[in-house]
Amino acid sequence: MLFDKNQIHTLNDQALPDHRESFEYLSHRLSQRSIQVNELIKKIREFQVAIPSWALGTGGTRFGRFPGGGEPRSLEEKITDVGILHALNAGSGAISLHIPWDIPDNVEKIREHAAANGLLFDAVNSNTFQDQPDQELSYKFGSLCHTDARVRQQAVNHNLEVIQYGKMLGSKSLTVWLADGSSFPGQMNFRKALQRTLDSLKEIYEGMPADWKLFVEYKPYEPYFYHTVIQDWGTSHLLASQLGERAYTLVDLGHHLPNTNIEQVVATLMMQGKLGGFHFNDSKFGDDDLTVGAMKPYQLFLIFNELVEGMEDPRSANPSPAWMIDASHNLKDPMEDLLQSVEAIQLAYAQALIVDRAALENARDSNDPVLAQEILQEAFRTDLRPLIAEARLQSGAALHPIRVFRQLEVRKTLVGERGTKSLATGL
Ligand code: LRH
Ligand code: MN
Ligand code: MN
Repeated sequence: MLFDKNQIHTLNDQALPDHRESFEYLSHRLSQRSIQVNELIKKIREFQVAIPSWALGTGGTRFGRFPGGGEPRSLEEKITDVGILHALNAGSGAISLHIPWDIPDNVEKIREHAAANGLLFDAVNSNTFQDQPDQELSYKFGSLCHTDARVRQQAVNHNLEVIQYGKMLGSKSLTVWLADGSSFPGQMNFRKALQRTLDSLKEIYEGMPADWKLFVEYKPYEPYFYHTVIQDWGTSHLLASQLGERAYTLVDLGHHLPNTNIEQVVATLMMQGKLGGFHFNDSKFGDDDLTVGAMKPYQLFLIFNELVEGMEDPRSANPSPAWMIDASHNLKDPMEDLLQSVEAIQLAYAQALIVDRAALENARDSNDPVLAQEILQEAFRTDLRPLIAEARLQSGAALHPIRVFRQLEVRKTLVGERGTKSLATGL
């Protein structure tokens, strides 16, 4: 670790009087609403969000990239960075890898390094949206949907290889996102392309260990601009249903056309027991991959409201979804960006937990939209930041992660160690 955990505690001590004052006030107010504050804190402390390995370097756009320095040069350094985040917020105890960007050269060493940082390996991601230098056949015209069976087989084999890496590291799920699609009307036979995709996915599904899950991610457009084979949650759900019990839909918040009611998508998938995982981010226009909660915090809260309601319903057949971030930024320090994202997720979760569900159901039963809105917004407008800080404090992490990140000059140390022009493979 770049710093001694005691340094966090010393900095916490300085911030403690201020925190105590706000937390005691909040605690008192919540108790008056019959909310069990300790229960709430316990749930927040247990809630862990996986960090994408590809978000630790400065992202870019297709027009350019402005690296910030001190970026991880290897998988090991990516794990180090997530370890730092987790030491600061105690809420990011997992990493999601992307193969081949993150091929471990020494599996044992990588496992040990992750364990030493208190990290688990969440879903492994395959990549058939780029051609790799040593690759025989091109994915220019698709991968699992390709017209040429040899390309499809190559893409299936890649996914099977990703599963092997995941197995060695202790992952329990594979996320498949396909760029596959077409940019011009007439270019591709929709029905046949979807059928070929399903057939290829079946081979991958069969190749998974019995305790693994397959997450099928959807996205309406980009990199192709006319048609995408797995364009929406319905198509993903159709594929997951045909594949079998351990196949699920993965919702990436940025993968919807404008104004899609994502919270309804979440509720529908949960009703079917088919919501497998989440890629959190935020966006204004498309798949912007901005910091979670930066644009639409109310929407994020409404999504969590459905998630909590689904998770708390004893009749719900949906397993606990995998929580992952999929954001990357070209302006902010990527680690500060991720700290902000994790906190936004925890806040939305906590706010959803304090919704007076019984009162909300009553308002719904009596068709009272005014009261229903009051109840939801009562929760949304409650400032729960001191509660999240208290959860971190109780877990031995920082009261103010970003402040501590800056006070400890983490980035400066990383630049000193890794230089200003470092970057591992990735987007
Ligand atoms: C595609 C996507 C998918 C990829 C990641 C790099 O837009 O959301 O999850 O794996 O970005
Ligand atoms: Mn994604
Ligand atoms: Mn995306």
